[in-house]
Amino acid sequence: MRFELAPLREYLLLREHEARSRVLPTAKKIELEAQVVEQREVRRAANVLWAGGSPAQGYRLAVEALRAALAAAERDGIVLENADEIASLKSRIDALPGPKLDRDISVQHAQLFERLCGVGARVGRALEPYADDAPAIARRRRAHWLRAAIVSVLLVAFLVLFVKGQFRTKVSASAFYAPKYEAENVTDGQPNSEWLLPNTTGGWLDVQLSPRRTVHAVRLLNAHNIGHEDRATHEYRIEVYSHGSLVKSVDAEFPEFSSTPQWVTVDLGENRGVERVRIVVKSWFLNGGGLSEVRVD
Ligand SMILES: [Ca+2]
Repeated sequence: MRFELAPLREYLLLREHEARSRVLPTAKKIELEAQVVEQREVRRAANVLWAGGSPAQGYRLAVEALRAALAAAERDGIVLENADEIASLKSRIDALPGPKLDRDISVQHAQLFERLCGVGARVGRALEPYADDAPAIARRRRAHWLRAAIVSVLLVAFLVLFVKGQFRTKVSASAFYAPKYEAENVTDGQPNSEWLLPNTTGGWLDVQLSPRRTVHAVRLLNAHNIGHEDRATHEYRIEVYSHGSLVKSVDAEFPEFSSTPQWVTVDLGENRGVERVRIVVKSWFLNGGGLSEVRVD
């Protein structure tokens, strides 16, 4: 797919738009501007009537709006780019008798009404540059830049979320002591939030990596059950899984309970294509095991 830069450049800079704004003298410009606004309002009224149960009158107004816009263009010598489309539509309108009553509306009228609204709006937009003065163009530029900025911000936000989604780390555990101590606490970057196991129970915590990647080490920050100082992991095993198979298993321990735990690093060597790292809590200090933070490097 080829990206066309010219429409975007024109949307932001409005150079062609500005050139067209210099074609008509001020008096004609004012007259045309009023007609552009009037025809926009008539098209809106036509839509309201059509949708509100008065399609015959809506159709009549839509035809009127288009004919008035085309007459204004012809009067001011404005050449419209979609001339073929307009000629085709005009011939179809002329060939199909206009509905006098709502019950006269046919499928052909409904199809033509849609085209009338679409073509009418395009003709209206084509006339706008010729009716604009300098302040109007400045207002348009500001509005277009603002819209472009909003779209850019939304696009960047979408890309950030997309990339984060591609490189997400998901955590789950065999159990937790209470909802406040769920597994996600080990990847929130907060030392004061902890994953705690139920009382005097072993268990495991899985870190799922997406996409798979090479893992060299795991860093751990032990729990201590802040404010109670009665829970921490003692002995644990780190299991590394690649393509569904256990490829590394390392047993280690925190030697003692600490109210001010420090980060420890467990070297695992090079493990490629890792999708999951499991930390098995084999024993604990005091009332149960847990962890505050886990990093997979
Ligand atoms: Ca935490």
